[in-house]
Amino acid sequence: MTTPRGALIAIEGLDRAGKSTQCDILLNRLRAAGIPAKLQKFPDRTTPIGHMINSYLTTTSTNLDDQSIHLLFSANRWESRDSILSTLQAGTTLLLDRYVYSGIVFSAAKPAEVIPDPKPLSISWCKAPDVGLPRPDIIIFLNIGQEEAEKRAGFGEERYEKREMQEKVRGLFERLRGEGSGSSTDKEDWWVVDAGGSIEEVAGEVWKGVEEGLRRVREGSGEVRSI
Ligand code: ADP
Ligand code: FDM
Ligand code: MG
Repeated sequence: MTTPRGALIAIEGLDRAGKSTQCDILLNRLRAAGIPAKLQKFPDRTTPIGHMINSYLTTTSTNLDDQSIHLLFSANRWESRDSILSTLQAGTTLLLDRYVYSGIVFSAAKPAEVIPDPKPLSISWCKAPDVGLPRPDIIIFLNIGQEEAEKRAGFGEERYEKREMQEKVRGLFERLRGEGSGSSTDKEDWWVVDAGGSIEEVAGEVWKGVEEGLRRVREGSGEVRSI
């Protein structure tokens, strides 16, 4: 008998929604339940492309136009494609701390800085480079109000950690969840969790999303779908 494949579970949300906290809890909980699991964070800052992304996010001296950095974030996912698929095929469930969806909304939320083309990047342009990547079985979206997020540890120094940007990101995530475009953003992929409760309360709700993701894999064809 072949090993059933693992589930691909993306955790998304605004900065400080609790994604990394919940990913750590989930990883332990899955393993404690006897489900082999791994965690991968995007951007993956450990690769050569990841070094460029890190330098862009953490220094003002690295200047890249909005299109180039968008494509680097996407390339940083493409370079993990084979390992994502082989992890799943080996029967290991893979948690992603951010994925394609952060990629789309953060780029589309950027204020247009490039002259002489001052238009923001469109959602459809931002989606295109990720088409063909492995599609999550479920996207768990940690939903938190700006006010609650601001009560948590403050912004760091990174490029996108600005209130105005976060507000645009919030609106674009909502749009993405509602679109059900027939490709990467089908509505049924999204599992929205109120992330404003205690860490334990949120973990309980997140776990329900994971159970749903695992169920979808059990009842599915075994194929990993593509975005
Ligand atoms: P993200 O990865 O989404 O940016 P983190 O998991 O790093 O968020 O959490 C941001 C901060 O908020 C951390 O200091 C973390 O300890 C705290 N935190 C996370 N979840 C909660 C929660 N449910 N209630 C209160 N504080 C939280
Ligand atoms: N981010 C993250 C993007 O702009 N595009 C992407 O494709 C991804 C995965 O990078 F501001 C942004 C979101 C955030 C920053 O993320 C770094 P972490 O989770 O803080 O490392
Ligand atoms: Mg985090």
